[in-house]
Amino acid sequence: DDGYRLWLKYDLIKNEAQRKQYAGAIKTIVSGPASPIMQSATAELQLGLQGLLGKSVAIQPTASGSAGNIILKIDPTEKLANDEGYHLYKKGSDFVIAAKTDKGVLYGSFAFLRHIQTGQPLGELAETTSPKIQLRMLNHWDNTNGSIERGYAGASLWKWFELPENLDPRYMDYARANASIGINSTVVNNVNASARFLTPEYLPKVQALANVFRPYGIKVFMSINFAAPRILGGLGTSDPLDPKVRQWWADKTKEIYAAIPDFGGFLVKANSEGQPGPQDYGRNHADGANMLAEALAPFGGVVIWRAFVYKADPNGDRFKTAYEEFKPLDGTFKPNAMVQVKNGPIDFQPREPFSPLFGAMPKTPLAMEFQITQEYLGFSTNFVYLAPLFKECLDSDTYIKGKGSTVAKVVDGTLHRYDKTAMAGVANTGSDRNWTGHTMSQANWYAFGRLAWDHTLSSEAIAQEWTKMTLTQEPKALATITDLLLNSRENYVNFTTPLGLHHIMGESLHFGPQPWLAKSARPDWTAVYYHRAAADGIGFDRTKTGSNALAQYAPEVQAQWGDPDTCPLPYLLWFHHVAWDKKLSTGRTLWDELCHRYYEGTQSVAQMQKDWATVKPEVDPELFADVAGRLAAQRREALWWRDACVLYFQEFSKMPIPAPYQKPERTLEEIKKITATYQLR
Ligand code: BDP
Repeated sequence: DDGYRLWLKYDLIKNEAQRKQYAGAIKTIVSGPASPIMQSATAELQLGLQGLLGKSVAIQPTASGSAGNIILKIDPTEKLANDEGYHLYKKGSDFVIAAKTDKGVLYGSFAFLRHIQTGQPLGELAETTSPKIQLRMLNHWDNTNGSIERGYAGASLWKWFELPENLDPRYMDYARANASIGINSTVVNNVNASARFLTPEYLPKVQALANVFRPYGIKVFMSINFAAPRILGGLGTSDPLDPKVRQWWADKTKEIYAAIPDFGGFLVKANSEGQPGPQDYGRNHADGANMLAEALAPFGGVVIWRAFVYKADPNGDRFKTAYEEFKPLDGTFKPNAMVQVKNGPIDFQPREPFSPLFGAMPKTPLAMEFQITQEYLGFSTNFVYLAPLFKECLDSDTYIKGKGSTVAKVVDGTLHRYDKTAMAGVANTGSDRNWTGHTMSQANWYAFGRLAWDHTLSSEAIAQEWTKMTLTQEPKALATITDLLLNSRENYVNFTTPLGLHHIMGESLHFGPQPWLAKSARPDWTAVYYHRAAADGIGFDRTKTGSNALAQYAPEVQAQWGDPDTCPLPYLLWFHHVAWDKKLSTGRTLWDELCHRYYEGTQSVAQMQKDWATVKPEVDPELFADVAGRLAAQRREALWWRDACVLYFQEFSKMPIPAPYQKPERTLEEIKKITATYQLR
């Protein structure tokens, strides 16, 4: 098994009694009204059942007999929260997949297959569910030349040079995988966008992808370069208030919709990390977004404007910028504009508090941006299951409208009655045969989709579901792998950035440790800017005595995090500068606790290796070996992190490595050389 089939393996069910039961109960697929999406649904059911049951199940326009039919039914009167939900139920000896639209039936068909893939009895088929978020999207950071910004699983899936003429079969398998977890939109290109995507050269390529994705219910979006009117249109300006510029966007948008009638809209990174934007002309983000919103409105498209902005200010706090720039604009965006906010205030760190923008813009639909690709989580050598990270953010309470005002309720629109909702995940896919590099990273793509559909699902339930479909159903191995998945993120935090440390990774590459990094193109790209280690302690004071970023949160949140004595340890150094010898709630001093976590975190990787070894008999040998090999690499990297961090911070704490831990065998100078090697081009 090379991992290509992801969780849609459809291997013959091993348990013969169970397989016979399913096979006996299922006779035909009754196709319902014809449409390309319905055709995807029936084809998938047939493919899946053929594999799982080892029998070919005929697709028929009407039921034959009154037993064993899987009836696909579009019924606008179904009691479902929205058009994409589905209702699975038994009717006599038939099975019904009902929804208001063909899209709902498609999702229901995948759910029906999942029911069988995870070994649940057909007699208990009863599921009613609708997605809680409207736009469940992947953001690909893919470039015109086939490279991927922060991609760790090979080159881009999109073979731009062969498109539009040649359609790699992977495009359809990509669409199937997404549809199976409810993802319904995709931004095909990097937010650091080349204007070339809007040219007559690239538009047909994007159109070709859209044509493949459409029968799977997936809409295509594009990232745009804000300076396109100047770069492509030959206009002297891209000022959003200039009528010629507005006309250029209106015309370009019309051209796109002529090629892709169901085009979703634009994703925009502007005035961020050197990208052009409205501020280049003294305009604000809303001016820029509204110009594009106006161009998209006649076609029903949306503009998704990113809030990932920060200024290079050595005395400021990068944490605060997005809130400062965007909150005052609340209420000034057009109805078809959304603002997309990263889960945390800095940048996809292994752990961040939720961004204070969630809850702060009641009149502007805020989209969630998570990162599935493991930019700051060890690329594709590290086993890190991200559902707990996503859930930690979604379940955080903003207290904006009193207790229970969770980030999830902001994003799903229920808290502020947003009429547009979206959740985006920066994709971890690439041209590697198994799509995601690390086999276990497939679970992150899977978990993102499932949570975008229903954020109330637990990390554990998703882990089990994925494992059953992807690796094994043997109870002991299943339990072991579930535990491995659930603990993996905390382990990673412990050996890299425990107790609320953040942004101490290798410069630009964002891999490996470099806590000593003190000079970079910008102060807020260094590590010392964030950890502030000194003789008197470590951590970024974001309380009133420091940057006061905490004031961007509701008073209840400030109360939770504002006092170093009661601030939960995972967030401690995010908000406080703490003395090395301060006693923590664990009974250890800060220094001892820090060491404890670095050592235990590293040790936990050795334990992961041992636990993984026990599932060998139950997992496909190729998949087993892939994970085992990557875990061995992760162990080496964990030691690198541990040694780098304890030795470097020890220069400030001047305290010994506490017993029972042994001091690293290498010197800090030796470790620095390893990091320097990684930094070589
Ligand atoms: C940072 C990445 C950078 C992205 C940027 C973004 O390092 O490559 O372009 O985020 O989200 O995490 O725009």
